[in-house]
Amino acid sequence: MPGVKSTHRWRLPEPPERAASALSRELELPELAVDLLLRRGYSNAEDIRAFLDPSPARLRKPDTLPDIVPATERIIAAINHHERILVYGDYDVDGVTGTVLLVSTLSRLGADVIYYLPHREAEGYGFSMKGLEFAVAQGARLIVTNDCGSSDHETLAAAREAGIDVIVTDHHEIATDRRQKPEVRSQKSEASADQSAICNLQPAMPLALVNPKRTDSKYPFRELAGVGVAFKLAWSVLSALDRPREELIALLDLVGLGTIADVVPLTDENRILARIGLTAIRRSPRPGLRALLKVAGIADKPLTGYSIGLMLAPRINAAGRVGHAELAARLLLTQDESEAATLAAELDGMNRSRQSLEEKILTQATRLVEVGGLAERRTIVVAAEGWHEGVIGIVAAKLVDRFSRPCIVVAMKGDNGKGSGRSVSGFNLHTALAACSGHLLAFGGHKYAAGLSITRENLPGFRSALAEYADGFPEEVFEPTLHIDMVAPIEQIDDAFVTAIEKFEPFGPENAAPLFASLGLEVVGYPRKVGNNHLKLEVRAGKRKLEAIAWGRSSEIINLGGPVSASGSISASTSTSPVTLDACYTVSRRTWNGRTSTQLTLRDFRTSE
Ligand SMILES: [Mn+2]
Repeated sequence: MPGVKSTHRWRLPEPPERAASALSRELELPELAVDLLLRRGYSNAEDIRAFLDPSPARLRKPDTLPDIVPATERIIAAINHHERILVYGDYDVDGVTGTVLLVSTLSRLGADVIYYLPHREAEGYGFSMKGLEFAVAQGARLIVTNDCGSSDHETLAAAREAGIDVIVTDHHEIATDRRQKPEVRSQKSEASADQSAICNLQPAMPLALVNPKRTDSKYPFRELAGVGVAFKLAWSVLSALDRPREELIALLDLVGLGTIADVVPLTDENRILARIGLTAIRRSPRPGLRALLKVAGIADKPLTGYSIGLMLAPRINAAGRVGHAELAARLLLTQDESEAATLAAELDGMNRSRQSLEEKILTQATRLVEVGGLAERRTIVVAAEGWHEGVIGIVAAKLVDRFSRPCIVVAMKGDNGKGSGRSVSGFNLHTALAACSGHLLAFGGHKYAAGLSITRENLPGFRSALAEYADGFPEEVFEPTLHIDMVAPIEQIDDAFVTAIEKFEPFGPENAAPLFASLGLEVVGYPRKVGNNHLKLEVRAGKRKLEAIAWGRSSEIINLGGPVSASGSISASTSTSPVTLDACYTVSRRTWNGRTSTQLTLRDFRTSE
């Protein structure tokens, strides 16, 4: 047998600095789990307890957020004077949940409140002029933005002209250079002349700019999601009005959902909001959220970061990607069960359209990369006419998975294109785009995800400049690498251990699903193919035997001595000794036909030397 080679470089962890045994006894947790927590920087019993069982009591009061006091006072004044308030949000899950959170809180307080969400393609990200015009037409006296607005100096100035007060609540970096918008608006041909005129304007300050990323912020945590900031504002208003605590607690489903979906670091307060959010989402009083859990097929399953990020969030995002985000907001706001069911079904349909668009573009983009030899460079830039802007970011993410290097997908429309990029750890995409900004009309974003706009004639120059910039990095940044948390004997991967690991949920940035490695596992019986191209096998070490699955790796069956065809004919194995594997995997529990068992999900494996 030729054996199996690993597809990734395995980075093994340093040996632990201290023994886990004493803490393991004190906390009544498996030693292997405590060992893992120590490696992740939870160094004492109190830290570990706070991580595994986060308490809402540890959430910070909103008091030290910048401008929270004037924002709170202005909202209360608007309620008292029956002024119309418009909540201006965004089209992703963070923006939609934040909008719903503010709208439902304000209307419960008796405010005259309406909302507005921008259209992804027609308006793009940010506080748009069209939104402001809508506010004027509707007679709004106060606008509260959510998840956007920090850098929209032009619209803020126009709102001031129109005599409307604006409270910005946001979590994006505040751009001082107009070209560094968090994402890019649609480019008009006269945009450049337009922009230079605006550059000379002083930034217009809103009435309040509630953003923990302000450089003068005294708030100790910068990484709240947009919905997290909205939650703090709601908290401040509710407590100023001495409202019952239950009204604040009733918002935890929305905050949890938006926080997990927005891929912010799940540390500090985000860890608490995400963790208690899992329970709050399951028990949500919102008919729309319950209906959505149902169409996603996860209504009666324990929620995880995975099920929220990959089953729930895409259905909410689908509205903004292929239709209008307003549909998702209506779903989360409705009190009517049958309307909720109708809207959830509609979102589910939109999600299917999104998927098929995405598959089509991914196939085309992959072919462009392969035919054009684009993967020979350390960065990939693909562009084509007719690609749907709403899904190019997801396609870029899939290309990164496949090619292990930063990828940018550009949807061309005539002479201009809008691009969306994703990156690998160790390569800050925003910094890279800044270095190549001479070739771009505009760009914005952060470390791992960014957007840009570019002219057709600048594409080749941009492609070369980015590749040249990437040449300054060490080779290993562009090699597929797995960072293994610990080498674990599978004898210790028992029920108690998996139960402890489940308490680490939800997984996300800075709280990744723990990755284990075990060496020299014996393959038991014959590996088999399941589904389309997945590989199912059993592995053993000592007396412990476990099921394992490797997604998309059924072609390795022949190298593991398993049946080669669906008819079950067995490959002629020339070796009589059992095949042994080194495996790199995550652990989970799976229930099948009422029986629950532990399963290893292999991220990579190789036959042992
Ligand atoms: Mn956000």
